[in-house]
Amino acid sequence: MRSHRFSTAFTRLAWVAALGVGLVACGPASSPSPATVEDAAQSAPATSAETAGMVWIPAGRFVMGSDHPRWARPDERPPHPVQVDGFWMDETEVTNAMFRAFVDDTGYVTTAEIAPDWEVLKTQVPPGTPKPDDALLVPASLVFTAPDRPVSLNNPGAWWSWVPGADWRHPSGHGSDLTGLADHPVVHVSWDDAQAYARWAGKRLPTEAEWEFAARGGQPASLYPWGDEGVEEGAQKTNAFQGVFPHGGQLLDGHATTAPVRSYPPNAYGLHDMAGNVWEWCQDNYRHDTYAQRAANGVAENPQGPDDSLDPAEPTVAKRVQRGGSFLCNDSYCSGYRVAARMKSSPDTGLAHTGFRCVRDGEPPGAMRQVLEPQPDGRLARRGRDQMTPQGEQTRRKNGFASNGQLDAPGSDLFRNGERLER
Ligand SMILES: [Ca+2]
Ligand SMILES: [Ca+2]
Repeated sequence: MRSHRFSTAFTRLAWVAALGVGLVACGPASSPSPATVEDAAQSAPATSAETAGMVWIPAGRFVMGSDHPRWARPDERPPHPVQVDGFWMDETEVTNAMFRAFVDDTGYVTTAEIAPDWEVLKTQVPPGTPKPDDALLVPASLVFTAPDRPVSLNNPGAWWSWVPGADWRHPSGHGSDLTGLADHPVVHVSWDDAQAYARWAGKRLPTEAEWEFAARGGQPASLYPWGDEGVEEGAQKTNAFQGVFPHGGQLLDGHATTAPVRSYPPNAYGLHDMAGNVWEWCQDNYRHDTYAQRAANGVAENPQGPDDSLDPAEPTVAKRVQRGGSFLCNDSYCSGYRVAARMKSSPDTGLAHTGFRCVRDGEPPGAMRQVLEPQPDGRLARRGRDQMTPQGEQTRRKNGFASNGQLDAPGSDLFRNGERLER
């Protein structure tokens, strides 16, 4: 099994630990922003402007997690029934152009642009921990650097480098910039950064349940957003890592790092890159045993994640969930592009393969509106509660609604191993 390789995600904290500082948490309190990000109004129903670039994910019930004999890792077990309300979801990962609009508007400074503060760190590490060299306590982030020879897959430090100056504007560090990358996903963003963007945009991060439900695209029993065909079979379906990870990349998909969003076909809901390209932050705290706890309580309705975090591999580090895999995933290493695959990292970690997308609550497209028409007697009368434009009707059908507003998408039913279960 590969789980042992994948169980230890590499985090900003882990790197600081490698410097001799120990595992520390430098989350929101130590990551100040010079600008206050105001919450945008969460008004409902959402207008077409507010949902531009988003698709409606209809409410449904599904089996979350996996017990796949080959692929499922312990934290994906047991599969359990989950119900989610409908929501809007960004069609793509948040791009550099989108994130730039946020920063230009707010002056927000990301976690990676702030030097680790030793005065803060030393209060969180064991007494006597030596202070790292000042040259290392600088704004920096973790960048993938392919080793020139095979390395142990248990040591992410062999392919991640702490690169001063690396941040969302400088994906490879000093001297790099965003030329030609406007439509690539933003990277080097921490969970805190993603939260700040979401608040500014009037959106929020998806729950882990929403993310998985959306990724399944109405094919609840499938391994991947596109179905069951293997990543390396047939047509190229995602920006992943080809070759022998991490030293033997073959670049068959043409993208050594990020790819422009929409480079690959969307899933059935119209969502691009739910597999691969960059990992995507979710709202939830990560616990390895979330599913085991949840499965004991019947159908989980709109689960928001556990109240606290526990990763047995790093029990002192609180973590948030990430989903979907990245350009560094392949079947020999993480297979993170499976719809059920879970990942986690500390909220102050933003690596070169980590981004996010947002969701928002609201009404479905072509939402039912009361239409009043003048009647012969001069009064206004309701024409029909479910009156919709032909375009609205078409969109709703595309999203799995019958004309009566009821779901007819397969995602509204429970499936296991391809068989429909009783509700
Ligand atoms: Ca690639
Ligand atoms: Ca992705």
